[in-house]
Amino acid sequence: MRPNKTKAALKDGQTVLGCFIRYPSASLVEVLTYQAWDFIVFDAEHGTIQPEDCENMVRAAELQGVTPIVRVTTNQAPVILRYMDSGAQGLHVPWVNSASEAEAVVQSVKYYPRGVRGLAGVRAADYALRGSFGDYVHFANQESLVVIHIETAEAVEQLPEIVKVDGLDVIFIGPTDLSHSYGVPGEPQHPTVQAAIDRIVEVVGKSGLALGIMVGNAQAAQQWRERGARYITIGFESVLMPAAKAYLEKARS
Ligand code: 3PY
Ligand code: MG
Repeated sequence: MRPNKTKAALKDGQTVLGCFIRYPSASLVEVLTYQAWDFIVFDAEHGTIQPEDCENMVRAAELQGVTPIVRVTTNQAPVILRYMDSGAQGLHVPWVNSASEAEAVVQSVKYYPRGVRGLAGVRAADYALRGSFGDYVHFANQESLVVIHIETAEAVEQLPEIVKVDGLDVIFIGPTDLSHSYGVPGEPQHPTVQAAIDRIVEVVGKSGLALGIMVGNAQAAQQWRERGARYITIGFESVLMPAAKAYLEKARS
């Protein structure tokens, strides 16, 4: 496992920019790393990425020193373990609705003394071929980035307790699932959802944790920077489609 440049930048008060991809392609990751992304999130929740794909995608991200992060399907220790064992330097966990669920995330990601992550000579541990296991455990606990999604009404209510859990790094807003949870599916701009998002911004702002968000374009990224978000992501499609559209319009004109 390598030093986590994205975590270091966040600790230093900087803003980091990442791209979400849902396709199981190490080649796509490799191509993306030729732009200056701080990190790439491999989306195994809303994509078809399996642990073996994730491992190859992590290798590709490491080639240019971009931080590899994975969004897992669910908050379960055996699932989190298989993705983290690939060498991913951080993870997103969706649907974290209470302090006890946030505590379970940290327990799954961290080794002794903070957590109970299963220990073995996997890729994350350089196959136990370099240094001591003890050093690896300490390093992995220090470097792993923990991002939890707040994306239900219940989670918003529980957020003041959730942010107190030791070991969290980023609280990530999930506007789409929030719209669903508040009964206006697909309408993240609805005033009820926006009020919930305002509340998340307020609670996270006082907590010392970084605020994370998914945006649709650069203008929204700038607006979110002004609102205090420091961990900003965009979907691969949101980057690709405007560029393809602009090219086709101009080439045909
Ligand atoms: C959501 O909007 O629900 C998300 O999970 C964003 O990544
Ligand atoms: Mg979501």
